[in-house]
Amino acid sequence: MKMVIAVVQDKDSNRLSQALVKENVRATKLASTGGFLKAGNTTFMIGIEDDRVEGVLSLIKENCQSRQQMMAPMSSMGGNADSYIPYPVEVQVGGATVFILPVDRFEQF
Ligand code: 2BA
Ligand code: 2BA
Repeated sequence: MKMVIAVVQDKDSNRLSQALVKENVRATKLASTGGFLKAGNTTFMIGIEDDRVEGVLSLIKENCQSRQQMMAPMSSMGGNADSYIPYPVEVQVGGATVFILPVDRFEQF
C-alpha cells in the first residue's frame, strides 16, 4: 500500500473529490495553506493499493490544472525594505504537488 499526498488548488478539489469517489478511491481532505502564497489549498491523503497508484495519479492529472495566480504585494511593515515588492507578481501554481510514501501498516478499527 502507498500513501499518496497531493496538494491541489482549492478550485480543483471538488472535481478531484468527485472523481475519486466515482472510481471508488478512499481519501481524506485537509484544508491547507501554501507556505509561499499563504493562500488556501487542499491536501488529499489517499491510502491506496500499489497497483492502483498509477490510476490515482491519472485522476489527479486529469482533474487538476496549472494556473497563473497573482501574488499580492507584501507589506514592508516590520520587514526589510529590500524585500518589499511594490507591485503584484504573477506566479505559476502547478496543478498538483504529489508525494508517494510507503505505508508500513494500515488498520481500521
Ligand atoms: P469518508 O471518506 O467520509 O467515508 C466515510 C465512510 O463512508 C467510510 O468509513 C466508509 O464506510 C464509507 N465509504 C467511503 N467511501 C466509500 C465508497 N467509495 N463506497 C462506499 N462506501 C464508502 P471508513 O472506511 O471508516 O472511513 C472513515 C474516514 O477515514 C473516511 O471518511 C476518510 O476520511 C478516511 N479514510 C478511510 N480510508 C481511507 C484511505 N484509504 N485513505 C485516506 N483516507 C481514508
Ligand atoms: P505555495 O507555497 O503557496 O506556492 C505557490 C506557488 O508559488 C508554487 O507553485 C511556485 O510556483 C511558487 N513558489 C513557491 N515557493 C517559491 C519560492 N520560494 N520562490 C519562487 N516561487 C515560489 P507549486 O510549486 O505548484 O506549489 C503549489 C503548492 O504546493 C505550494 O503552495 C505548497 O503548498 C505545495 N508544495 C509545493 N512544493 C512543495 C514541497 N516540496 N513540499 C510541500 N509542499 C509543497
